[in-house]
Amino acid sequence: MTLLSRTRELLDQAVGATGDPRLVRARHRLDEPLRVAIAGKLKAGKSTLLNALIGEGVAPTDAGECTRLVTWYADGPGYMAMCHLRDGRAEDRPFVRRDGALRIDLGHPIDDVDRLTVRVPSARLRRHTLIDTPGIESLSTEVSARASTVHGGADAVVYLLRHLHGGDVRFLETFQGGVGTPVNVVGVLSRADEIGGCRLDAMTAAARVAARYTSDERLRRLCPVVVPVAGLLGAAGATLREDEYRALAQVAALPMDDIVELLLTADRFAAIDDRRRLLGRLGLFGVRLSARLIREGEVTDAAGLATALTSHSGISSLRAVLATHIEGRADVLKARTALAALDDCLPPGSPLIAAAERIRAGAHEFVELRLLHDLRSGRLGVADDRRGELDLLLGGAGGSPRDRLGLPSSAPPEEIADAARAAQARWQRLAEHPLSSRDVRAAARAAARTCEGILAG
Ligand SMILES: Nc1nc2c(ncn2[C@@H]2O[C@H](COP(=O)(O)OP(=O)(O)O)[C@@H](O)[C@H]2O)c(=O)[nH]1
Ligand SMILES: [Mg+2]
Repeated sequence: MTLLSRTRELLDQAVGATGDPRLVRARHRLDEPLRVAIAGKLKAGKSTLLNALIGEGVAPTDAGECTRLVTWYADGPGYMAMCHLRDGRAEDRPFVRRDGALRIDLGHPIDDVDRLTVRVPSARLRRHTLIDTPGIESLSTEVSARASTVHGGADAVVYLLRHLHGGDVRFLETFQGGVGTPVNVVGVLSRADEIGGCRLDAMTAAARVAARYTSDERLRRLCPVVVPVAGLLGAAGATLREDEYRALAQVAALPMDDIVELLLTADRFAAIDDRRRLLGRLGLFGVRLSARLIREGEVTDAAGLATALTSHSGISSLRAVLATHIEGRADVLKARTALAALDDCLPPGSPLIAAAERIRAGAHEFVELRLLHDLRSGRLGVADDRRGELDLLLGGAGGSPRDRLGLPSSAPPEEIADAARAAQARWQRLAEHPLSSRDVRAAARAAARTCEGILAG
């Protein structure tokens, strides 16, 4: 029986025994898409990135009232907005769409509102519900308030960083102390196009900064990958209009000296209204890039430019990282949240809590999560040359056999089996080595077990 089906069965029993509505919700959640929160400081680009990920400009990105609320974006049969009040009531609310973004009429003072849910018909949202959050500094500093409000009950977090900041580290530590695990936080170096003054090599410079963050010991423990993304380009790529292409083509057709002059600073470029709008939509880097691509004949129409903007934005890399790091572990992350709900709702000593504990202790997926955590926090004294291999094997860079064995996606099954057999022998030897510490022997046994699992599959 799989981890998820055992967890379902246990939750069914708990619902039958107690009828507790919180457990009913936890049970439903096992069959719903994973919940991924987008967190970070004010103006880090969270709402813009959410739009880029969905591929539609649904989330308002200015400082309007609703950007101060936690808003869930979930798949649905049509566009709908629902306001969840602090007193537990929920009501459908009217909204208008301005430039695509949903402006919701709250109908209540903002302080009475707990959160909003927006339904959008979207195949992407069928894979995960996205939770847009206000900036972390606009929330109460009280840690518990933070934990529930920012995560909004999320199973995983995409955390946006611009410049690494003490507040970011503290937030990530809070998340790890709560629902976090070492594998459910993905870092994004956001507004990457602005790095180094929006020059045309901005994304290359951003990749270097992101690599530096990834190798920062303190950060890696909390968020093992950092992907550079220009959400604004991704959102523009998904929603570019013909008239915008024509305006950009006009800029590109100017004599080169004029373009250089125009693009030298955002202020001069924005002197004309049309251009101000373009700048808001694409940013200075996006306008420069578009002018160059059109000028050099690399793109000749709106569709071509849209594709180019999307490909420069880094949004596909982020989607790939989300697929391996988060969606690839959806089952264990969901089981984890559901078992935690049992702890919250049942009295200590209940046999159902004991059963939850047995699942947690016995399931190899949970053993791997715990070991990854110990490994990355430095609590597990594995020799440096084995650390990277163990991290991969335990699923630190994705759950597929190829990810775990560090093989390319083209590796044929025989190569996977050979690599798994070799790794199993290596870790088995370490597990039996008399000089290894008890913790290391246990970790090595788990690693060998992971290899057996790969071979059995
Ligand atoms: N150049 C650039 N600007 C961005 C990017 N993402 C967001 N912005 C701008 O930064 C401002 C704040 O963005 P928003 O998504 O509302 O940030 P939030 O407060 O984190 O939700 C807006 O003016 C956006 O247009 C980006 O990738 N590149
Ligand atoms: Mg926002």
